[in-house]
Amino acid sequence: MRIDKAEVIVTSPDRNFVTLKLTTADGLTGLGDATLNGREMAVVAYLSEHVVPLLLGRDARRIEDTWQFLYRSAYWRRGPVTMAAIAAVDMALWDIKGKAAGMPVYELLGGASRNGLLAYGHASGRDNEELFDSVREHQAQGYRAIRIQSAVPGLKSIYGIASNATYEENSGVRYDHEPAQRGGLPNEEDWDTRSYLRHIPTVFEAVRNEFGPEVPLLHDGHHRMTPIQAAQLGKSLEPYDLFWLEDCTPAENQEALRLVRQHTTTPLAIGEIFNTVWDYQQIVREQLIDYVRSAVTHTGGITHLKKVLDYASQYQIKSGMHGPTDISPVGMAAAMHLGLSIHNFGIQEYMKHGEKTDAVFEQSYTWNDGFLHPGDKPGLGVELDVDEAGNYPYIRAYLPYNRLADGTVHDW
Ligand code: KDG
Ligand code: MG
Repeated sequence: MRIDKAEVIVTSPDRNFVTLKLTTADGLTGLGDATLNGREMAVVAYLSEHVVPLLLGRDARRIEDTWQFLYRSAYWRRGPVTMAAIAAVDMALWDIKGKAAGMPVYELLGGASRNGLLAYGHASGRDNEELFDSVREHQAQGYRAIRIQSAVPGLKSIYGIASNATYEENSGVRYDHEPAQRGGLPNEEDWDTRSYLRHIPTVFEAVRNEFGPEVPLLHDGHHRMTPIQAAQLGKSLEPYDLFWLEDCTPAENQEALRLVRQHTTTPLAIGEIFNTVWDYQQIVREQLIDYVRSAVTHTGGITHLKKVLDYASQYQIKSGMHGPTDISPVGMAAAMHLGLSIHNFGIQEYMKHGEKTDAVFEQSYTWNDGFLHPGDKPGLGVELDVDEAGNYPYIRAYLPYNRLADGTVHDW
């Protein structure tokens, strides 16, 4: 069970992915997702230059010890690059342990706590009619829970809308499926919070009138509001019974959520850009959120995110793991094994990957009637076709950013 080989594989089938592949002396392989959208090569360098030499010869069975060694011995702790690199090692070691045991990883984590994972997809539109079509399309694909994003009158291009200018310029890649633009420099978008705050409640009213009270609806504020603006939005959305309001304020200031919480009962989800349990310390202890948005890929792997979720469970806070297309099939599988096993699972974000990605990453997870299941293959259940991956070399990509009308850079 000594680690004999550690390869960092970069491929760009529909988008960029960074994968760590570990091979043991007895021939077992394990995969880990290290994709950090728009900053992929920083993690590649961290892994290749600093982590791979530490892995060779190590005992692949010692997952906790390897995690602690990589985290503590570096001296420089936390941060998305470090934690994505550690996450990839951690996932790959769980994959190997599962294969060695002949069991899917969720069995090693305590076994299934449910039959499947409720997942939500992304509906969006430039106007209500386009949005309704997108909701219907998602329902036809089996989605039972749906995120609602809408364009805002007067703003030409904003986060999460499929059919905007960016999408057309980007020749057919649906924007809500892929905000990162390959080639060129970051797209500039525009933003006005007051227009947004006026418009979004009218969209939710229309969606509830069209689709009724049952369907769980979600919304992503993408870090753009001040605490008092977020409080205002949460309050104005209360009549539409959201499953959650996500990332209503920039995530760095945990105290901001106290103020939001004082004013609204709309459930809050946060944390897709958090990377350790310490980012959650105050907001969990003070019960300022309802869902943890961290991805396995960006939060130190299965080992660390399980600790975050176990901590959250003491406060009735549930999981809502990040699952956009920039989480590779390996990272998605890791999320599903963890989500199936923990008691405090809430919901899983799930955006299907493109056909080229599915050809590079052979998956055994399933999508059935709105529910995901990681499958029962030993390990994580995802294999990488190295030859196919080699057909898609890395292409630099940037996430967009935005400016206010007066030219000020705003939060994206
Ligand atoms: O890499 C950034 C995207 O993953 C992010 O913008 C998607 O906010 C997102 C979400 O909720 O899926
Ligand atoms: Mg989000």
